[in-house]
Amino acid sequence: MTEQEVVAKLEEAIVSYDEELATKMAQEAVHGDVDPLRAVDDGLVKGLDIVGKRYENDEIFLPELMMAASTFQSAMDILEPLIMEKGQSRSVKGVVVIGTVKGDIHKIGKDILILLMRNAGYEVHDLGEDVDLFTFIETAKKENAHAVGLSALLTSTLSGQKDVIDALKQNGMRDRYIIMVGGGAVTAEWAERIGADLYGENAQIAVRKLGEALSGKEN
Ligand code: B12
Repeated sequence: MTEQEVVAKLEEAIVSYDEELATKMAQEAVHGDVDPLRAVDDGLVKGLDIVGKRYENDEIFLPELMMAASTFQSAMDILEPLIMEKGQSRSVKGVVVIGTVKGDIHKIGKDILILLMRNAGYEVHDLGEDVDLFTFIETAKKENAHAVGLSALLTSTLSGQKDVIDALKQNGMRDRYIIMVGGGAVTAEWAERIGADLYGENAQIAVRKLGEALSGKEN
């Protein structure tokens, strides 16, 4: 199969909640000459976007959303080792503490970003989902983090990002960390408004901007 066909089938697998097709195509990607990041972005994530729109339009409901997420994970389990294998860097570039903010359990995007950051040579501490602001701050302190990543996919949980930044300011710790924000609900305007250092509309861009921000800090 061509790369194009595999990518299209991965999208189809998510949209039809077909785990068997998803794992089969992920294996095809591993054995064939398919760029695993393309398989994720142009196949799996595109499928999730379609599912998200259908949900928004009341064409499908929560169980379908959950099935799409689990189909995504089954393909990701197979693609992850391949993405890691293609990683270039072995030296630690910096320490990042990341999680999804309080009240929000979305993790797929955060986990892709974690994978790419580890792949690029960062030591990443994943706090998981539904993380309160104290956990972000305490872990950043304990791990001597260079950066703190805050993911939010719900409009109603966006304020959790602001809460962490405000608490850091109140404790005189704001300048210690590069604060990165992202997730479906975040916009560049919001990131600027709450005083984040970096907004990543997708994981690749976030990793690039993090590298730039860290080298800027050293100078
Ligand atoms: C899968 C999914 C779920 C799954 C999540 C499974 C999981 N374990 O993650 C389940 C079924 C559990 C779920 C539940 C809910 N969901 Co939901 N979900 C989605 C869906 C379809 C895909 C999300 C996703 O993973 N996208 C793919 C990833 C790769 O994209 P991403 O997260 O944006 O991440 C990229 C970038 O944003 C960036 N990024 C992400 N995080 C970070 C962090 C940093 C620091 C940086 C720099 C960058 C960055 O990099 C990533 C990779 O490129 C979206 C629709 C959509 N298209 O987004 C709805 C969506 C987010 N969900 C929605 C809703 C409403 C819900 C529920 C409230 C539904 C309900 N009635 O219960 C619950 C909320 C539960 C909760 N408390 O959190 C709405 C949110 C609307 C809003 N704006 O508030 C959406 C937009 C659907 C819709 N169109 O209505 N959901």
